[in-house]
Amino acid sequence: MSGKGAPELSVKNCGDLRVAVIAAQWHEQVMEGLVSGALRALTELGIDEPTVLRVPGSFELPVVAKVLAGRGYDAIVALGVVIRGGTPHFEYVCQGVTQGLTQVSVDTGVPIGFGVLTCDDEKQAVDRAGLDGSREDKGHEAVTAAIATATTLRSIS
Ligand code: DLZ
Repeated sequence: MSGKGAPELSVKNCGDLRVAVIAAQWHEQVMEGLVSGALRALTELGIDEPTVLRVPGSFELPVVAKVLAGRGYDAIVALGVVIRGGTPHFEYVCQGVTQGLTQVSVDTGVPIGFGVLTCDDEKQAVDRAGLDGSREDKGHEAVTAAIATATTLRSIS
């Protein structure tokens, strides 16, 4: 296979990017882990003053992402946690936020890091939240994906 590899991420090629983080407020402890991981990843790349906005729940992430995408941001990171309950509400929220963010990203050309956990129970969420004892750090991962995509887009502009 030929072609260029993805640009390496560093303070030098990322520090000037305008980035916004949008975070839902359900499941406070898990959200704290996701937001901390995201902010740590941004600091590592020299993005010290991202815009950070809170929304009530994950369902509200796409509308705010859409408005931000029209305001010159290079990348957006959407963070949320949806945990399955006893009704079909889980499916509707997961579907709404996933399709909504996908649509905003594709329609606007602004990369959106998808840091929305969709879990069967609290333990699955904690395991992925970048907290002490977590196996994964999805807030950090969502930032890396969004910034990597933004730098790729910049390299072809
Ligand atoms: C209503 C609701 C429920 C039941 N569960 C969650 C959840 O696990 N995670 C989350 O981020 N939001 C949840 N919400 C709230 C919806 O996302 C939304 O904020 C409300 O339906 C109001 O529009």
